[in-house]
Amino acid sequence: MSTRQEMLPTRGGKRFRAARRTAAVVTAGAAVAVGAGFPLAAASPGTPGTPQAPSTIYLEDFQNVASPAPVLRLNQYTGANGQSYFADPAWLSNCNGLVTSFGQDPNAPGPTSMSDCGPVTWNGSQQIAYALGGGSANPAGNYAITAATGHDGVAVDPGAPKVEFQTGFQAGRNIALPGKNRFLLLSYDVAVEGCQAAHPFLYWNLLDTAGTPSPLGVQIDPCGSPVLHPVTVPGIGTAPGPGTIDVGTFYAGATLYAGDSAGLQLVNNQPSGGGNDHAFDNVKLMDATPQLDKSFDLSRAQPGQAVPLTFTITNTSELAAKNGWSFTDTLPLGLVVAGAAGTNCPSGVVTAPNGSSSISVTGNLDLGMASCTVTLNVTAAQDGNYTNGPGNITAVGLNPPADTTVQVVPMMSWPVGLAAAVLGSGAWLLGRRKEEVITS
Ligand SMILES: [Ca+2]
Ligand SMILES: [Ca+2]
Repeated sequence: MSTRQEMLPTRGGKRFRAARRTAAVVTAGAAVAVGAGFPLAAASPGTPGTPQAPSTIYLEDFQNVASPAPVLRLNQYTGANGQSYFADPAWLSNCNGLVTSFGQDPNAPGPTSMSDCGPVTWNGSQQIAYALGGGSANPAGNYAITAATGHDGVAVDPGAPKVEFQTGFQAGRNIALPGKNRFLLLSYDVAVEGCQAAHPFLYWNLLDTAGTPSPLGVQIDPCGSPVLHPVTVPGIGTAPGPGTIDVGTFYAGATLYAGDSAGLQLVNNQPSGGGNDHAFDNVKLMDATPQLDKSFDLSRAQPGQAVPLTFTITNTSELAAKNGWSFTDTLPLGLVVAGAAGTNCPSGVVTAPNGSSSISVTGNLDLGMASCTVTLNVTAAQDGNYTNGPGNITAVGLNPPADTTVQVVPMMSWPVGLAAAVLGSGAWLLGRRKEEVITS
């Protein structure tokens, strides 16, 4: 542990605003600069090409606080859903890991209570919690996890990499997911100050039931990010005001995750306590799995006729990259591939041999991409109704499609107008001749 004079509590009225902005750090798959929170919605088939919102799996807003006193540490807090949390000791000591609000006692931590924080840094922590409540009806009542890496104006190095936030990871306590092989996306609100000194370096891991981490997105540096906006905060206790603190919503992922439950772990890779002053709130894990739709482009065809079949892979509305999805469509008995397939999906590979009943596809959706398609022709030698539905699909990282049906019948059985319409203007004579046959 090293100590040095903390920068922030000694600066003036605008002291909270980042004094120096660095280059944007928003990168593909890590921090998608889109608007704040997604509406709750579940993806469903039927809107190929039109992204639907990702669905929320888990949300922690740190508001499940029974009383403003005593001030809790993260590991003493239980979420409204019963979720417990912990962190490395460095992030549960000094003015770190506090469940903080502006509305709490400005003198709360003192010699007899939380003596490793102290009012100078505590009051600054209250302001940063207020900033994260900016825009709400009661920002003073907003609780957030604050991390000032210091106490009473003195910086304390946490070391790195250290876990700053973690859900319980034992089997049965992980967050239940809608299923296996989902694309997971996380958003969280971050307030940051002291960006003239050391920056927080934040990254997320998903934890399996054994506690083994796998990356969810990549490391971000919130300082200087274009998603930040200043929020005016009032003074409190030893902390003067009004000043401004920068706040933004950041994203991690999307990542294709094999398991059906996951823990969440936030790691800070900044070892310094000089700066590294931040807080976070509204940790939201989302299912951002793309939707697979499929459609026969003819509802009716003759035996042996080529019927176009289109698969559409539609991203969710945040349009994060979705890399590594795959599916296999086992065509209904009697329906086979007729000709070569095409796709505009990035890194798309289609395995669908001519005459085969199996269509296998792997591919990606790039950052910002709403959808991509796979097209090929199929055909049936025999009459029948051929329904291709979710039961024909095995998919990884895709929501299943709805049914699509093609009716294969000889031309003689078609309604006259439909036959003519399908054959098109160049076949009018043929259509009319059949009409004469049928009606004579
Ligand atoms: Ca909150
Ligand atoms: Ca600090």
